[in-house]
Amino acid sequence: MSDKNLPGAPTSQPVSFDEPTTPTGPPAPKPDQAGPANVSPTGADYRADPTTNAQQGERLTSAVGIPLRNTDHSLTAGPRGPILLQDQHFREKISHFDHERIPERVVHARGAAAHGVFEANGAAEGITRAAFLQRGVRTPTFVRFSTVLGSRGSMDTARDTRGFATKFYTTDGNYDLVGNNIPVFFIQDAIKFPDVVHAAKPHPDREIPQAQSAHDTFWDLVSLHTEAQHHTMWNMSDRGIPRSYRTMEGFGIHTFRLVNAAGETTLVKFHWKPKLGVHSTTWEEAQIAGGVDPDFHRRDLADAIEAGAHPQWDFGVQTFPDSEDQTFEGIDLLDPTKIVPEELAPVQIIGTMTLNRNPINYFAETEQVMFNPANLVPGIDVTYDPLLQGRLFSYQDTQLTRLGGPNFQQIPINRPHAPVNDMLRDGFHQDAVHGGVAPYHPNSLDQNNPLPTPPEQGSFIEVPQRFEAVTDRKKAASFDDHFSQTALFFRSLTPVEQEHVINAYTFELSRCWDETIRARQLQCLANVDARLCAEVATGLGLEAPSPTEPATDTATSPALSQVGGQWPVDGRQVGIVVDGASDLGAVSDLRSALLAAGVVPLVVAPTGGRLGNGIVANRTWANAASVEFDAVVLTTTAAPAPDARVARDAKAGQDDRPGVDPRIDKLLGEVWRHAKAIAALPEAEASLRAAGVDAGAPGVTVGGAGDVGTAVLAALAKHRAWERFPTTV
Ligand code: HDE
Repeated sequence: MSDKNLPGAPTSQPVSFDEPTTPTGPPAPKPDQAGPANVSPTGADYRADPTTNAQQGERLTSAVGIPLRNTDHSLTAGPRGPILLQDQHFREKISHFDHERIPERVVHARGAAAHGVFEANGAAEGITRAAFLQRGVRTPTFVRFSTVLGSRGSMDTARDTRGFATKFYTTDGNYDLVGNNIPVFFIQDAIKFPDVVHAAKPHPDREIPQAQSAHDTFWDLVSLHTEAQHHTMWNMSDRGIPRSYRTMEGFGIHTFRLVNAAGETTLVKFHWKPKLGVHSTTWEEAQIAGGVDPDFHRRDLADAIEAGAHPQWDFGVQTFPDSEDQTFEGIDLLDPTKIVPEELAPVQIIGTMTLNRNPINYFAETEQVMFNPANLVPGIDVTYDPLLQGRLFSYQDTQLTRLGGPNFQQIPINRPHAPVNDMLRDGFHQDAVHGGVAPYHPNSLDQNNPLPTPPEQGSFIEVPQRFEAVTDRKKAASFDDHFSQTALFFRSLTPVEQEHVINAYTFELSRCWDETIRARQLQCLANVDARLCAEVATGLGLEAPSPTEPATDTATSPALSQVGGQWPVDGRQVGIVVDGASDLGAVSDLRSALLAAGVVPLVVAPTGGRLGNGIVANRTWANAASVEFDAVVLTTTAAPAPDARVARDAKAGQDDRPGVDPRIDKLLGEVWRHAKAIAALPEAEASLRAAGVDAGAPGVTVGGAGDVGTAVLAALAKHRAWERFPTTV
């Protein structure tokens, strides 16, 4: 982590209104359009890299390369007359603009992505012949994270499932693992997908609410279609409001079939384990972030990568014998609403992925990337999970309208890094100029090219399966249990996590106006856990019903809880509150200690600019938001600014504690409630107390710069001081 990467470094640019007439390379923007020296909030200078310039030459041209003399004025009949139809540059410019948008994804519309590399450790060599899973093989990847329900401009921190889609550009072609951050799904059969999405999306009459499940149609469907209860419980848990894409697990959900060189098969479930641990926001934080920074997760991912804090995930498999009945310990492996607890089938790590490069163009890469669970490479095959089977059709199909025709694989981000020699021809947006006269097989005119590859030379093989079945529209009895794993999840959470689940159900159901829906969902909760049901019922002012399917099991799966443990602190952000009275030497020492640990210190001063010793104010007391800090250090009494012009952002009429500026009072109050680390230099202790922070509470430290730095790093490693609020946060 270097100083250069810190946001907010002030810059000065001479202002001139003269347009340059002699181009120099790389082409300069007009001076009055010049940005700061650093065009990225983290300080990276994109202009130093000419490949990132939108312009590709010195002179402006039309789309067909004709040099243009002017792009600021249309061709008119006299300076005040109408625009002439012959103005080709005008028509081309406006018409292209008119068609700049493509349809957003029908689900997972909002996303952020990054390039990376996957390195296999060889542990899977015995169970798969997939080339990219052999020891030491490094494979480029592109990962897109997403929310499911919101449209492209919605907020990142909505309570929702997150997509975790990975494209591996392997030597055998593209392999797409299109997963989520929740290991189960709402439905067991793909034919229900339009139903669940229609119910979860905004109401069709007013198109509200945006990006959330707290509404009647969602709870109507999931309470009727009770196989959705397990996934819904995960959504209501902290997993529904992740702290960062970097701190999410990923799951392939379905059971897949691996095939080794001898043709032997093993059933597996795929897992991504973040090296930074699994962490979430609190509900209040998620809501604040949705307002003050709707791009919270997108910004976090891009900033971390740009600053060199490259996020990593271990890739692992749970393995199961490919038995006749495809069950494990009584769990139907083809049912995507079930997990196999990690205590029963440990996750074995088979490689590690590092995300190390941000996309340089959102539309070209993040928007135009397409994923498809049917993109499988030799060594990986599907099972007959009825959800997966439907997905094998849907993803290819949806791109036809989203990306405008059948040639979307030719878009640069989708192109495999392996040679392509298909016999697909023509269609909208065909980029290739195919030679030869015989795109058919067999042929004699092109010497029968291209030739199929025999299986022993590495072609993809669908594993042969025997069937003896009667066609019907019904599912297996082994898919019928909808509550026991929902209860297992709830039981496995710590008290503070359970409290969050209770609060989430209570809030969401309180936003359902139809009482029959609330009552029906309470009936589902009664089948999960009596206390959960009773507490939610109390919050709603309804009677708690008795269970219709009482839960009798008492087993837990500790791997389902995300509380406990110590994690790396890379890329975490600490706010350091300063003003003119702060000991700048101590501030400097603290910054250095945090930077050395890979943590981003952000100085929060009454105004922008530089402090006396040259340290840059990264945030002001007015624009700092508690949600962007994982910890806050107070180095001053933060007395209300005496200068009325500086203090004008302080909200008039706010419950003002004596002696503490209301903006800092609010900041500390939120950080305290969100169970984050708080520290103060001795001279600021009284102000901590005045802001309602208990200086003796867990996660709170008062001391010199050195002690505070050590304590903050230790507290960050634990993510939150949940002990501060033994029952509720
Ligand atoms: Fe998707 N899903 N899905 N889904 N899904 C799409 O494909 C679909 C399901 C997932 O960043 C769409 O290209 C059906 C499970 C992710 O581009 C669409 C069913 C899981 C993404 C589609 C499912 C996912 C999508 C929309 C039920 C986790 C975003 C645009 C059978 C394992 C990928 C697109 C990206 C996107 C269909 C269920 C994950 C419409 C029919 C289960 C991460 O094709």
